Amino acid sequence: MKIAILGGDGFVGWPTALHLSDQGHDIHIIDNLSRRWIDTELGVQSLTPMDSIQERCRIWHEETGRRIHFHLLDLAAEYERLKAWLAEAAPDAVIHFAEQRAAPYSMKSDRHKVYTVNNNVNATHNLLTALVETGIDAHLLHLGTMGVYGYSSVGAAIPEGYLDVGIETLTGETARQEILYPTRPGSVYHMTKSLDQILFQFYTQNDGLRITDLHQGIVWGTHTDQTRRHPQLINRFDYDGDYGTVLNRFLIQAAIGYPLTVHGTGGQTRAFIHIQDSVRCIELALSDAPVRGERVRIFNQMTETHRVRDLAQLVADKTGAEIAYLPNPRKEAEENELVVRNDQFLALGLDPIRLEAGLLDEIVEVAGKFAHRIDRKRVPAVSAWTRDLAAQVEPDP
Ligand code: USQ
Repeated sequence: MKIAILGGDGFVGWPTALHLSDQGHDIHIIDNLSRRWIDTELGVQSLTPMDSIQERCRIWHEETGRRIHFHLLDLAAEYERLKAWLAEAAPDAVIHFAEQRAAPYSMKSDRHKVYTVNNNVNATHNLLTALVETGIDAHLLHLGTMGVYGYSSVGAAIPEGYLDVGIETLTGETARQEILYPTRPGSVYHMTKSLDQILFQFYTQNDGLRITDLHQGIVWGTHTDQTRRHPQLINRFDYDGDYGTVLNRFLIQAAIGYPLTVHGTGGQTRAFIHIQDSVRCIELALSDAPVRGERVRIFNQMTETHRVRDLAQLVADKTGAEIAYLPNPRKEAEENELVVRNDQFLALGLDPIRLEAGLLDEIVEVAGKFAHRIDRKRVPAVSAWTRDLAAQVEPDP
């Protein structure tokens, strides 16, 4: 297949591009390199040294003989160029990762809120309307988030996107209806992914677009089979307070002797997935495209749930690191239960990689190897959800 990967220079986009290229697909990365600009804005860098996207693609070609094409294009700002590219390239599938993906970054200031909404919502809408206008019947796969549901399963497992509800009619009978699971985003970033869901619903119903929305949990790990093939194919690894995700952060904190930064009681339960499973899920979802006229297909792309303090304890037991319980800069439930259904990926053949202490060795090793690149001042999470919470955040525990 000819596949466009929008946001293919990012943390999940890059390993996905390699994985699908390895399987023989013709890969075109479209990216505005905004993630690299944000590193510059924040004054941080990936723990792992990353080459330019052009250099990464050159190395991949040298290693495998396969080409990955790169196109510098801003989806949210360059609608006409996007439309022209789609019309000419006519991809069979479009994978859409091209959104600002960090909740803390989206809550840093009003400017960051505005940027995240403009970028994410326009990128998605530009893509949808360009697909309609060009008449390209590509399967659109979008990387959404588990965060659209909120993080409480109120005693029943969170279903895959839709909820079957009974509504009492005027005559006292019960009418049944399948509705999108009510959204309860916990940050401006998560809110944009909730808005995306409505855009998808509209364009499938109005124009028959074929869309799969992947509600992904928190990704951990860094390498995939393909990124291991050459040191210059290495994936990015974020550790800073805005972009670093919780388990990867705990691992680098342990590596540099920094207390593990648990927010609040650490009673937050979240859904997780290893990066290798993440790229495998995308491959599986690609192989099972919806037909025209079908409603948006929604998969929960996660393999297990964990409580934040249990993850901290696991890392502490393994490495001897201390745990620091800090005031939580986020507005979120202190404790929650979370049970999630993921039957569809299991039925398609996903064999989940479970979190075990042994699997953490590889990340500990990466963290140790590149520890000299870490700026300790960038480790604390200082982006607070409200002014009141900002007053409690300590810059350095
Ligand atoms: N947390 C800590 N200490 C830290 C960092 C985080 O206790 O040093 C806590 C947070 O307060 C939160 C939980 O860990 O309760 C998860 O935080 P996170 O930064 O690992 O994940 P999150 O902000 O939810 O976002 C990440 C990705 C996002 C993706 C989302 C999936 O950045 O792109 O959509 O995970 S999910 O969480 O399932 O919505």
